[in-house]
Amino acid sequence: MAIQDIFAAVLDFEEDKIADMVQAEIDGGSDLEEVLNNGLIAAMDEVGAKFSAGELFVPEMLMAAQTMKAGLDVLKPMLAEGTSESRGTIIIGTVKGDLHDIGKNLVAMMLEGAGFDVIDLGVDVDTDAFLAAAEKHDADAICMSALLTTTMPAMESTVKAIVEKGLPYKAMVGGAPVTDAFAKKIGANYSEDAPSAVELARRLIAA
Ligand code: B1M
Repeated sequence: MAIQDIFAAVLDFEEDKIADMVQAEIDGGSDLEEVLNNGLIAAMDEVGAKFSAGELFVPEMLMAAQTMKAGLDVLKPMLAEGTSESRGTIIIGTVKGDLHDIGKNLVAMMLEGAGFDVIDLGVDVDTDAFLAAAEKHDADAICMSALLTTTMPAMESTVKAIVEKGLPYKAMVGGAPVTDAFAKKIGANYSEDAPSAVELARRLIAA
């Protein structure tokens, strides 16, 4: 078995086999990040490319996502293994109109692993829900994920509301179509992937 087989299993929607495959790969000594990046995440990129090329469609994209999630569940305890001391509280969610949650879940797991208390609001989260949760949990930051170019403006609405109401929360944004330039334009803080979201949170919340 190799990481390439995990990549192939996601593309073949082998939801019932993937957990054992990922576990076997880790037990065999493979690096967790390699399994994640070169197996599971790379496969989702390939799924996206095939979707763009009209070679597969939404139902297949969903089956691949479910397979990826089953594999990610095996890695979750390892990703979330970390310090027990809280470094701060972060509200996380995928923005209004957007149902993609795999990357957001990954960011949440790694933030938890790094010692942050993470309140995950799920998907399709609007500005009011972000702000209400941040107030309720006395949060340090609001972390927003978007995978669609059409839902990126929802991030700006939340950042605007934070600024207009003079609220103390740091705004973190990310997701495949989001860029540093976009984040700067809307007054938010950008990170490219889950590990860099942890670095960003450390920087912002220590500041
Ligand atoms: Co959708 N989808 N999808 N989809 N989907 C994309 C995003 C797309 C790029 C595919 C394509 O065309 N090539 C395209 C968007 C085009 C665009 O807007 N530019 C697209 C489309 C068009 C759609 C629909 C509109 C399709 C339709 O219905 N016609 C529809 C929209 C539904 C909606 O949301 N309202 C749709 C639906 C779906 C499914 C439901 C079938 C499924 C999602 C299932 C789920 O998430 N539970 C799905 C999937 C699986 C994908 C692709 C194939 C994979 C996404 C993924 O999970 N990647 C995706 C193609 C692609 O991205 N290559 C695609 C793996 C994940 C680990 O990566 O989420 O990028 P990612 O997260 C990364 C970073 O971005 C970052 O960290 C993670 C890595 O460490 N990150 C953050 C994420 N959030 C962060 C927050 C941060 C920091 C970093 O805060 C600080």
